[in-house]
Amino acid sequence: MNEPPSNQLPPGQQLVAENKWPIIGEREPPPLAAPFVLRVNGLVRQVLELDLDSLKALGSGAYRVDLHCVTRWSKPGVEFTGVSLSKVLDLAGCRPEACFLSFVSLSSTGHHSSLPLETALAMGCFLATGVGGGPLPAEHGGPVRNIVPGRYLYKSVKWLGEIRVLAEDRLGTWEAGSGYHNSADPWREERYMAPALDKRLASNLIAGRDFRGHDLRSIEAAGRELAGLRAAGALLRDARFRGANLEGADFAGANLSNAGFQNALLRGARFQRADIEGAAFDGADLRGVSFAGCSLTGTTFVSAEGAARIDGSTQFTRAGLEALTPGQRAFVLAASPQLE
Ligand SMILES: Nc1nc2c(c(=O)[nH]1)N[C@H]1C(S)=C(S)[C@@H](COP(=O)(O)O)O[C@H]1N2
Ligand SMILES: [Mo]
Repeated sequence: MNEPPSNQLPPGQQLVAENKWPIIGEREPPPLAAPFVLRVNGLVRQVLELDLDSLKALGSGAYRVDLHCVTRWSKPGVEFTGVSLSKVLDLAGCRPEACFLSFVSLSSTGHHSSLPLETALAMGCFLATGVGGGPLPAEHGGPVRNIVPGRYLYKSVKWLGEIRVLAEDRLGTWEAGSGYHNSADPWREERYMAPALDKRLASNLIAGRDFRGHDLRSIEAAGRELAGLRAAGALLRDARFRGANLEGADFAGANLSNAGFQNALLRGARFQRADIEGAAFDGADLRGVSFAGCSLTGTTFVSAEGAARIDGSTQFTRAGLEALTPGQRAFVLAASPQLE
């Protein structure tokens, strides 16, 4: 595969501030009851249980990696130290039937993600123990996290505790439960798999303007007449509302991550406590809109395509603004100087 130039961002991504690394997904490290051990098992000749010193004794290396989160922020050139996955697998010895790896977290949910064995080796996966000259902080997956260069960051499991070597794929937690794309290539924008939405149900709900309690991920509602839509608490990740009329719509508490509202009419709409990470509002009319309590990690208000209409009647909270990328924050503050 041709590697894209490293000075370029994958499509739909924007840079985070240089000193920032957002925390996404599980935030709390698991309580480590016993000293750390990494288990390597499944289709191996030798099951391994490596403590931190024996892992590092396999040979620590330096890695420079561009991180790309599916919620549209990128952090290029992060300097890690760690042990290459291939060294660990060489020690365990994969059996000929081995085709997939499942990376399992020590977190209380047992969070996991998977990769084809061949991809993991080709991408140069490694087990990170350090970053920026210090140990890997617990909130970013320390003591040990796998890092998968060249894939969205959801493939990089925090608090790694186990690598299972398998013949068949075992879909990861986000991939199986939330429709995250299993191959996760940011250069191809492999973010989500669109779920099979019942078209009749979707068009009935659009006609009735009531989405409450529904899973409508990736719903196509571009240009639709949806003023006064009731969508509090709805699951609308990756929904397409480009150019729709959504005046006065209620999205309180809805999951709208990566939803597209480009050029939509949203006057007076409510987004309190909604998840709008990675959502796009470029060109949308946002006068009278409330974004109180929303995390704005990866949210876009201005792009080459257009600028949102924001004024003193558009409400933000400080923590939300803090999470914006520098370019987006500067745009919002210029439109609404009283927020400064
Ligand atoms: N154990 C665990 N690992 C995880 C997750 C999680 O929820 N639990 N979330 C994934 C997702 S979706 C992302 S984007 C990255 C976020 O890593 P960060 O918090 O260090 O930025 O971790 C990935 N690894
Ligand atoms: Mo993510």
